[in-house]
Amino acid sequence: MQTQDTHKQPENDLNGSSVADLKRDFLNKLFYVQGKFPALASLNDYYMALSYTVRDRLLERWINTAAIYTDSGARTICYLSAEFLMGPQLGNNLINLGIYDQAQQAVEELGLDLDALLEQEEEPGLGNGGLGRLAACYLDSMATLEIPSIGYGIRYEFGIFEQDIRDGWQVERTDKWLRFGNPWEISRPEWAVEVKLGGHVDHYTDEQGRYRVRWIPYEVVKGVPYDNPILGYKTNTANTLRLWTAEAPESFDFAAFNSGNYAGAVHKKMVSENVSKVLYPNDDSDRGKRLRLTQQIFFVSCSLQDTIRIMQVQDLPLAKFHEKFVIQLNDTHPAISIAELMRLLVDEHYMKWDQAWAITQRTFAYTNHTILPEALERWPIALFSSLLPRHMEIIYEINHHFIDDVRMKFPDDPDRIARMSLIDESGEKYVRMAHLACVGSHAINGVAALHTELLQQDVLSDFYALYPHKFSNKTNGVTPRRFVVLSNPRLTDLISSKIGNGWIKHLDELKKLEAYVDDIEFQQEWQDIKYNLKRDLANQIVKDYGINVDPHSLFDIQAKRIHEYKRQHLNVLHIITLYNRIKANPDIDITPQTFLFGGKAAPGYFMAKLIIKLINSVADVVNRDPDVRDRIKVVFLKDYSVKFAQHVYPAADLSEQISTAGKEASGTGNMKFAMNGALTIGTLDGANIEIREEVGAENFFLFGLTEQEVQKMSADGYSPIDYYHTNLELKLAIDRIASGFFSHGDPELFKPLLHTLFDRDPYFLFADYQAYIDCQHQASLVYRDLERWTRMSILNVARMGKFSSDRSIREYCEDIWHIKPVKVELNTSMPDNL
Ligand code: HBZ
Repeated sequence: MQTQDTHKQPENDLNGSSVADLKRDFLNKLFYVQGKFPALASLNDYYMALSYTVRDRLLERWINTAAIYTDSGARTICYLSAEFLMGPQLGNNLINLGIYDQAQQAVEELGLDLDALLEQEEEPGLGNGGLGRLAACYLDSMATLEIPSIGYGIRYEFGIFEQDIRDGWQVERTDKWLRFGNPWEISRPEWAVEVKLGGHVDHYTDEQGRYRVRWIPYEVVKGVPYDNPILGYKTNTANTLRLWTAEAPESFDFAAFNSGNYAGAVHKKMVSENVSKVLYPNDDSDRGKRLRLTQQIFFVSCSLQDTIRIMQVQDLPLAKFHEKFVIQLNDTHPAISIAELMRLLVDEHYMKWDQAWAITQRTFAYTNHTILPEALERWPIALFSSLLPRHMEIIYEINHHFIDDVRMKFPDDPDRIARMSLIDESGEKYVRMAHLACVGSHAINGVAALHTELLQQDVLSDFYALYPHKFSNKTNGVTPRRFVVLSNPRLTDLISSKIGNGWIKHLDELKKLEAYVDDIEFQQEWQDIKYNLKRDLANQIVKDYGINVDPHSLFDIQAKRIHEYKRQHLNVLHIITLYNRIKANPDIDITPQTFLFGGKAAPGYFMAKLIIKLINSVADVVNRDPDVRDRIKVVFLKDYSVKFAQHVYPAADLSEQISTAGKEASGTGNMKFAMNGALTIGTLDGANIEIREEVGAENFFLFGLTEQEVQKMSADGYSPIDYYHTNLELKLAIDRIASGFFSHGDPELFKPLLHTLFDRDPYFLFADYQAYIDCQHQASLVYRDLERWTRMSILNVARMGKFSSDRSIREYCEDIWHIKPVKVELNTSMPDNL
């Protein structure tokens, strides 16, 4: 049984949180909300009943929080993000409310199993990967740190696709996460707003002779907010995640209906509802997709109109907008809000341009998450103007002022102006969203030290030259509540038994674990926990895939989106190399190793899908070959999700963070693995560098080219084929694939992948191959000394304090947002009168 005995019961609870209270309410919900009695109830009914029971306790905090924010007129951070990858809510809410143990006992006394109920939840997969999950971690930390905040995003009807594997290939299925209802959201149709699209713009003079602008749209879409409570850990603060769903303004176009055009009337409704229908499954940009731009303006306009409504409710003048709100742009997906806020202030609230611009710049801050050029968003002017004619005009106007500023600071430098302009005019014309974000914000940040450095020196260097004061680094962090306390209760209990549970809110306190690093008993307990977690995962694997993996073997895991720059195929080259060594010498002494992969490929990204096929093809051969004698096993874990990740991170010995240096902005999986006691094998990329600094070089398996070496090699002319010809093991590994050995004799199957490697190898696999193989070997030797490995594992956890998202959020609050915590007291009684 898993326990969470580090959490004590909260006080001042209107609903009560004793086991008896929870049991009573659970049965009430089952009868009066689900309308079921036990003989008829499904597992889902029980899940819903428990969720509603928990939600009542949450609502109390939510209502009190809203009341205090309203009364105090608190300065608020709005986190605008096209993605929030929240993961399942029930377990997290039980932890944050401090009633996990009581709930477990309550359902047990009713003959149910809490783990089974938790598994029942369909997670809201409203994000692709790191960017969306970061937004979710930040919501958790903002609530825990009692920071007034609102998350604004899109309530996609279909989140990230479900991944199936057929014949080794990825197959996508729609994610119908809402099909059994969502107990955590409350719709607020009374706060619906309208968003205009298309049409044209009139400039005219009104009866009083004033210059006015009127946008006559082609269509209007209604946005209805759904609110989700975001509870802090052991605080009374419950902030809001407000997600917008698109509807037709009227469910029927009665004019069309009455004239007999029923289909036409319904069609319009369908078109509107498409806007929030599906999450785009690419983790780089969806260039030129009209619906994607529509989604962006949709949620941005809804959210900004909502902030203005809040100003009005609180009787605040719009001139103080930037005092009331600061808006963080999670990458450029919401960057259109810079033009939209200008439009709202100038066109709809008649503010003067200069004042509106000053407010806008003081309101926005921009986080960049990538320097891959193909991922920098830009929109063709033709598409942009046809969907957003007024925003196009506003962007031209902003650009006009901006270029004047550049010219003032850098006279006679037309190249610089062309480079920096909000409009790319080098060929077909585009709006450059990152430039808009830089110009319209007072703060710009990268997500790890190296990444920020590269932004300043490379991708955004012109902006850094113009606005050095705007730039800062904010290294990412992750929430230890979800990724340690909830997902690894055994480790949590062991840690808390030694150093108390203060670390859950103050992760730096993990440092105290260093005192136990030589304690043999503690080491033994640490090892036992890891072993048991690996055994649990092994049991799951045998159940799901029929593959036996040995929990004593080294669990080496690479779990993240599939991307060439993340180099899952470098990992595969190592596996093939081990396999070749075994085939050449069946009695070779190697450390038994289990290689686990998980991750989705964008449906249109052929090379990524081919990498999945390669992993599965190699797995098929290696796992069956009797010569291998089970010493190495390879498993591709399908349909990787937040829920699944919570089982995977705790079971890892070795975490693969092997991107080409300079390409991974930060990475956050690297932090989650290390917090659960995995050691990292990694390059000097993203936050790996800082993780290594914290845990100590001796506790980190480092290999590979540095970012500067990669740059230099690129500039000097990199010739991958030379590595192939001079490195025998590399040649053997590649030849195995090329011969069709892993593809039933078909030499064509993996040709596109091999061709890219021979031809350009843009991610330097061949150049890093030998260093990776050597480093893997080193790691496998250290693993044989379990005591040494365990010491390293303990030290990794002890030194992970920096990577709490609480630290990141504190930095945002101090350097960018200038927001202070607001304490929420629980006012336990219901009002006597209204
Ligand atoms: O953001 C990731 C970075 O690759 C990773 O290094 C970083 O740790 C993380 C958080 O800062 N970027 C993404 O996850 N990006 C996307 O998911 C994405 C989604 C839709 C797009 C573009 C990017 O249109």
